[in-house]
Amino acid sequence: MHRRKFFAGAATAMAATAVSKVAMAALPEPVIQARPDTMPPLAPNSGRPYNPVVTLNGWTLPWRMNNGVKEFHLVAEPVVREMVPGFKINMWGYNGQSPGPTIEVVEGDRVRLFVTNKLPEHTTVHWHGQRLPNGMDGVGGLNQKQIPVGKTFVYEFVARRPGTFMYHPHADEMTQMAMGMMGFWVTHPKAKHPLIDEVQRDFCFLLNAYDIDPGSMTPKIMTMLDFNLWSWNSRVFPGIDTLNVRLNDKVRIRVGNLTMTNHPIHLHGHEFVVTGTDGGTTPRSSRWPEVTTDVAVGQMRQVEFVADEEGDWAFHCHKSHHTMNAMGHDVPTMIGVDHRGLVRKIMKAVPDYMVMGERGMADMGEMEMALPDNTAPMMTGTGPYGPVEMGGMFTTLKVRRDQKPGDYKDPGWYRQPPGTQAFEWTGTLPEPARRQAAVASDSGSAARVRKPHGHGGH
Ligand SMILES: [Cu+2]
Repeated sequence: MHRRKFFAGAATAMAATAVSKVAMAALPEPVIQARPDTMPPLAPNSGRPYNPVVTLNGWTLPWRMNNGVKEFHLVAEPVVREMVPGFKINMWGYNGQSPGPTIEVVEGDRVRLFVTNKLPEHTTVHWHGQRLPNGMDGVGGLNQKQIPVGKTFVYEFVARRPGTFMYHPHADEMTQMAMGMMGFWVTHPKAKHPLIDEVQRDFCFLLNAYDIDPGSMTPKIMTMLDFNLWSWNSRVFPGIDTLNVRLNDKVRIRVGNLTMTNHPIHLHGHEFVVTGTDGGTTPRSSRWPEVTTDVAVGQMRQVEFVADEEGDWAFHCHKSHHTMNAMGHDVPTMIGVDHRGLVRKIMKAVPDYMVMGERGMADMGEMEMALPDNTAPMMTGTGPYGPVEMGGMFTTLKVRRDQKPGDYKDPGWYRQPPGTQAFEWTGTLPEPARRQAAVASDSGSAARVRKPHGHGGH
């Protein structure tokens, strides 16, 4: 009895870990993506069917089937990523982009991933959140030898759990992640799953951050906390594509955080529930409505809602410094300081001198002062009603009645129906009612409140 159990166990373990060297006589050709646009969902044309995701400003890596094994080829390499039009950065990534392509598989798929290292230093890939044999976990030095420059390693395992995952190096992590090496991974359920609902739209992206001096092209890798570019899939507003959906679509958004701080991700106009993490699906009894979910470092969150309110709804990180682009944080607060006389004097010597902030920073959204050649304005983007004054981790959920099913095109700006938009009040304004100290300190036992148009007289 014990013997039989032992052998059965051993056979299973072998099947799960052994890499067939015969099956991979030739490497699958690597597919490279040069454009930073959101690519249409990649409908599976081989392997088992599933409903594909849409990667914001990204794409899904094609695969080939080889004797029932899904084979992918990742190439770790230096890339140039356009963070917003006009702003290009030297990053490291996979297959031409940072982040690398999204990998989509089906629960139970046997997956073989070839990783070719074209970086100037060794690397590995860690498959964050996966159940897999220890030797496939990708921690350089601990589970495997580092992948040397110019070499290709093979990872192989069964995607055991459906859910939301990511991949990133586990070698010189500080450098490699600061340079943009990461990617998304989605394992779709193999059949109807009690905790995974059907959705009409399924979006995913990673939170990442860079420290890039204005005018320079390469991230500073030593920065621990004070990053100046807060990005989604290495894009900043207004470079992040909008999430375009049809009215009453059920929408899933999957987010992973590979920055050095948490990001409270906030959606306007709707409530969502967290239906999964990188640990798997959440029990229904644990789901409560939210409009903001905090995604801590190294965490993933999967949220779902019905998009039943038409409009252009802001969707962003709620840390206000994370919805701005490169700026100096050491600018003194000038609110309330009238230095117009001083500015006039300085402008005689320096004609394009500009001072910011004596009425708040909103002026920055309009004037976009002369910037070094390669950077993103701090507060930017223009909506139908003027400057949006945002940057970084900000985009829009566009909900439209006439968006076609499966159509991800940007429908343009929303037109509010008459009578449903904030407007200027042009009538008379009553004097504000002020409660005076004299009232509270009256000798009477009860404090009296002055009526707005009362005759004071105290
Ligand atoms: Cu944030």
